[in-house]
Amino acid sequence: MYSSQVDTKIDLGSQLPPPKTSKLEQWMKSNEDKALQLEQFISHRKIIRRWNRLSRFQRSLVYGFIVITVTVIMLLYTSQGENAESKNKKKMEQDSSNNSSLVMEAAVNAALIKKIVSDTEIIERPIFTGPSNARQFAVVESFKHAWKGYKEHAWGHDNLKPVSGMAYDWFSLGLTIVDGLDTAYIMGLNDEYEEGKQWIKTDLVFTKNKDVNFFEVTIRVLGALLTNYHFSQDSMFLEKAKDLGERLMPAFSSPSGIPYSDVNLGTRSAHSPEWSHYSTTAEVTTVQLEFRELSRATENTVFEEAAAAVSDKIHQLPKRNGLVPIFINPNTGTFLQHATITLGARGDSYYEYLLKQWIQTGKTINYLLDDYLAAIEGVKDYLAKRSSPNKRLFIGEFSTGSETFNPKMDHLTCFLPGTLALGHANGLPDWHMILAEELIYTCYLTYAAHPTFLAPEITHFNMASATEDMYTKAADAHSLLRPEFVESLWYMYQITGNNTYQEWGWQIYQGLERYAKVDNGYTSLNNVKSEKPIPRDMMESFFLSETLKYLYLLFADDRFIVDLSKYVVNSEAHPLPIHKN
Ligand code: DMJ
Repeated sequence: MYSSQVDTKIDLGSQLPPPKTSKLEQWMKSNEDKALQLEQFISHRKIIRRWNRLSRFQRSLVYGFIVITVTVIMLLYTSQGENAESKNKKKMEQDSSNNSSLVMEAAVNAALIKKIVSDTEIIERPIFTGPSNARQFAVVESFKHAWKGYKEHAWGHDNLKPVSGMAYDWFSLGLTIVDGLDTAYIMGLNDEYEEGKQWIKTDLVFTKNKDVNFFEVTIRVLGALLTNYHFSQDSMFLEKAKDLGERLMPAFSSPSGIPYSDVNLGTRSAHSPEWSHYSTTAEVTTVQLEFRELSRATENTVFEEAAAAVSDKIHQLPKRNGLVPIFINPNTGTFLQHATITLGARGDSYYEYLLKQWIQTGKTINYLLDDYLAAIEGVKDYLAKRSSPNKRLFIGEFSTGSETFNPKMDHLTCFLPGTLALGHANGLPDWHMILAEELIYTCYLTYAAHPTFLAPEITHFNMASATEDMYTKAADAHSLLRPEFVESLWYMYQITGNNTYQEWGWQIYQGLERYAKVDNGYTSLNNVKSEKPIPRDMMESFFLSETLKYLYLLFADDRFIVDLSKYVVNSEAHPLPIHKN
């Protein structure tokens, strides 16, 4: 299969490393340091010469003055220290009793941070101490701006339309509050966190007679509730998660056990969408982290069993070099054979969750790793190609109907470098990391190619003689301010420590501030190719949940504040604990 493509297989030997700090910058820095040292040395010599010219009496006067001053300072310091200590103590007692400071809460509860989740496993709660540098402070301000606009104009609705100042509902589940809450927690934004938590406690209900998308609600709402439960240990979050999980379970009631795409949470019934008998492959395979965590937290195995059976069933199905078509029939449990194969829309997180489930379960489920390795091999051999003239590596799509390769890449595909790097950090082959480094550079170019420094939804590549490697069609030039590229930057930064990824992230952040920021929040844009893009008037919940969270984590001085050896981060950027099995 794919025989016509074999001659263009990628050569991973010629990868393009990300640029480093220039020699000129290094030279300037070292010369500045030398000049400073010289100045300090000269002024020390002058003081010593003056001291030697003083008489014995003058020197005794100076000694006496120093002794008296030091004694007075010490006395003052001791009494102030006592005052400050007693003030701090009072503040801590106050804070812990009204639960008003996240950072303080973490300190007071230091003894309680370990929760025994089973006889054999101890899971630690993380402690977040807020922003540590100017870039992180800037991202926190962006989050506050987005939250404020949403609060004023769309509180309790799914999304804010920040230009018109209107609300938009998709599932009527207060998506922006629920999805964005753990970002507020991680940033140490106490007021925003408390008001969001209060809304969830009193207003988030799952009883409405309304169809919702099973996958979206699982990754955004169930995932967020479980993360907030894990962070805060507030049982309210777990109760909500359990209620929601039970109402989502009918999705698995198809003849094959492959979930239906739509669920009515109020009537507890599920079905395929009106327009198709099929479910999306990425959707049915991107709920397992959340359902497993729900089982572990509630000690009720039904959720994990239903979701794991889906992975198991898909493992049994025939694939094309480890790659899967993007539609699957929940009645027959088989793939739609002529569907596209892609790591973009509808295919992406199938690959992501193979690796992440393997990590979540302490690397104990071998078939998940086998399927992941086979899939990445398939990506390398059949979907990874080079463009012309500069041989940029990209991941294209394969149309199984016409058996043709399509040189186009969704922005969604830019999750892949992060996932590859995560796999490499967990012992997978070196060439996975080489692929990650090359691909993230291409993703960077999809931003850098435009005056807005923002990437389009889809990028097309030239493979035969051309002047430009990539181009954007008018219909694909919009931006929803998606997270996948900054997500990968964070993985690459945490895993390699290479500051270039932070610099790239800062360039993207500035593009967002310049072109997407409006009075009431941040808006998606119609055309990243234009210096004056028209706003599409929508602030997606993943902008708060993912884009801003990943930027904040990317700019941290301590790159392990969400430590990838302890957490597996779901497809909507909600961190969940890694288990032993
Ligand atoms: C998010 O809702 C999730 O990351 C999902 O898996 C795919 N894409 C959007 C953001 O782009």
